[in-house]
Parts: sequence; structure tokens; C-alpha cells
Amino acid sequence: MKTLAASLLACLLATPLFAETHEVGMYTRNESGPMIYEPQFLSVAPGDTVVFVSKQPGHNAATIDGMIPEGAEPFKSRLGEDFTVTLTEPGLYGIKCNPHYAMGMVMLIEVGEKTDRTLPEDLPARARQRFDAILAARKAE
Ligand SMILES: [Cu+2]
Repeated sequence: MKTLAASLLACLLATPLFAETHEVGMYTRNESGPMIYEPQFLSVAPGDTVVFVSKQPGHNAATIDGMIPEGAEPFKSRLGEDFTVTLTEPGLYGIKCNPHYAMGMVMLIEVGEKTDRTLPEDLPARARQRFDAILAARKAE
């Protein structure tokens, strides 16, 4: 019994209290369209974990230059593999799939409070279209 209590305590200490894990699927096609993350927008708390799950082969998740908060670590996962990242820096994170960026395979993660920001000038047209749709849906919430 003592051992169980000790391991429970060790477990609690290793995990930040109330931190949640969110799942994002990476799809070649799903009911919402081609080359797509599901969901396309996530609102999480600082310290939460996001798991990108390779639902269909050939995709990854990488931060977009100029679309992560100041002080946040850029990341880039391997193609076709699940990837786990913990986001601590508040702000908006633009995520892309490297092979399908030009086809508009992007998503947004908002960490912490709602922040307003403009999109970078040099986005591929279809990535911009999808970001515009995501941001419009978020405003309507
Ligand atoms: Cu992709």
C-alpha cells in the first residue's frame, strides 16, 4: 500500500496538474476535404500537450516561420509518424504539413487567452484560404 501511494505521488509530481492532452488527426482526405487536420483549430491551456496522430500516411506537423509566439520553440515532426508536443508559450501557433503546405494543409493552435494577429504576407494561397476560414469560424464562436 505504501508503494502504491509513493508511485501515485511520483506520478502526480511528474505531471503538471490539470494539463490536458489534445489529439489532432492528419488525413489525406476526410469528410471535411482533402489534405486536412482534424480539428483545424484547437484552443488549449499553457502546458497542455498536443498529439498529432498519423491517421493516413505521408503527413507531418511543423511550425510555420513567423507564426509562433515569441520565445516558443519551433518544431517539425517526421513524415507519417505520430508526434507529441507540449506548448507552454501563450499565443497563436500556425502548423503546416511540409509536403502539402501549398495544398493548404494547415491548422491553428491557440495557447492561452484569445489573441488577435494578422497572417504573414508570404503564405501559399490555399494555406491563406484555410487560415481565413479557420479564423472566421473562430470569430463566429
Ligand atoms: Cu500532408
